[in-house]
Amino acid sequence: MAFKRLSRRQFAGITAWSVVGVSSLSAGSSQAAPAREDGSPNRGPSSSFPSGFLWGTATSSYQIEGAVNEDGRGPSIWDRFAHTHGTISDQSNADTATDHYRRYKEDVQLMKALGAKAYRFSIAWPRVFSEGAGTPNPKGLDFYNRLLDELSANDIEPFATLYHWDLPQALQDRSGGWTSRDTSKAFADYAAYVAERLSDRVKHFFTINECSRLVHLGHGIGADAPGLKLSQSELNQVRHNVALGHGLAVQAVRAHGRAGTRVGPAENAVSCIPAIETPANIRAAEIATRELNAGYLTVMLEGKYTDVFLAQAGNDAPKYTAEDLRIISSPIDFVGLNVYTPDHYVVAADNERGFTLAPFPASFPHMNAAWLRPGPEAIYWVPRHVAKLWNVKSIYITENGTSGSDQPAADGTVYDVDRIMYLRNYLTQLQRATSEGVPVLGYFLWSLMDNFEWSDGFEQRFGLYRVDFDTKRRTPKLSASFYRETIARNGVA
Ligand code: GBH
Repeated sequence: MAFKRLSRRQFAGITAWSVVGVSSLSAGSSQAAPAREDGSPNRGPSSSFPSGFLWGTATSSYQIEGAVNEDGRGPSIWDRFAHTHGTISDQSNADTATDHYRRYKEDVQLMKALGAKAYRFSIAWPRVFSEGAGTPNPKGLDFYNRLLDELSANDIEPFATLYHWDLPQALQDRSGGWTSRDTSKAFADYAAYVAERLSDRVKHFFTINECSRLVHLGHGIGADAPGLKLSQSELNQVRHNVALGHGLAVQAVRAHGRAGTRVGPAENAVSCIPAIETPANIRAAEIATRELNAGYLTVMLEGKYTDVFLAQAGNDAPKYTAEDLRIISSPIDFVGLNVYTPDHYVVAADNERGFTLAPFPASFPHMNAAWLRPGPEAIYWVPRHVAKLWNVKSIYITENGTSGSDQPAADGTVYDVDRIMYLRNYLTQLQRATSEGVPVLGYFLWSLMDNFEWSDGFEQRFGLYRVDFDTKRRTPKLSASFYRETIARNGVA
């Protein structure tokens, strides 16, 4: 027996079930309360989310809008990138995407049918400033005025992301995009303009979506726009400029938004999961979280780069001033977290770093996308680590979801039980977090509908609604019913 080889201390750790996470939550356990009148299992009060918990869906501008030449919109780096041969796996682009620009009213009804009370969308910078800076284009901003009015008429609260990767191409051409601090400053001017005009209806702004992805995929390996493969030192400077852009935008929203406008990042923190939930592994996972997010959440929330980060960067460290760090760490109102997958399972170790990152076995399962390994506990641990490490009081899950093959069955329905399995398990872990007091206030499911999945083109579908990309017709998948039930019960359906 393998157990025989464990020390007494290790064994004590394993049998402390409350720490291991085998909790009262497991649905359908022998202690479950009797079924309710409608026959659904009654998991009791402990299985619901806090009252006022916000349920929503999420999208981003380039992935859904289309209409890339409409009403004075300028080109973005994603238009240029997607039209470059060999960048998108199915050779597609988002020129028409899901045609949301014209169908936004229908799409608001899709949200309403779910019972969702919140919607996270992004504003396309090149619609508002076609050249990135200079003369604004009020006609471009008007699309968001129409959308906001429609949301408000349907009692859906808007959460707006200022930057979901569609940088105006003019800024890339003129100043090298995020390789230059000029872009960080232009971003703040754009943020100020938008906050001034939309904060009568938008009470929550996210600055930049997933700094880490736009830095690494866009500028490190060239898999995303603008498709650059920079040196380590250049890449560190891009990372710094992006963080600076975040901080300047926070200040701009404060200075130009109505009183009470709230602002924060939407980051896909590198997620570090204790491989076994012992106190030592939990501590190691916290240390790993702080180190592996040093250029992102850590510097935003601590106002300094960690010693380990600077030592590792050596001569390639970014150039910055003390003032930069003060700007980057401007106080924020909440942290948004995109959580899809465990990035690392962590084991405590007696080494310099204090942890070992377990290599993923080849047999670890994945969803339709190869990178998307299901590890529901990620959505418990990431917010818990963030709350604990930086004393964060308000957290939103700004994205969570999965792609699927999503083929309609003979009767035309997409029975996406893989997505339902994924969501049910993640939401159970999220409920575990809220029931323990981790301050998660809301959840935005990615995504409302299938859309342009960046370099995967239209080949990865993440929606609750299936989109026929030829006719643009939207049809609810079975998971849309699952989400509607979840929202209606304010617990996991
Ligand atoms: C998010 O990224 C994005 O915010 C959203 O726009 C997107 O549609 C959604 O999730 C689904 O992908 O280099 O091939 O190994 C999610 C986090 C991190 C997922 C980087 C893809 C790279 C995969 N992403 N990851 S790969």
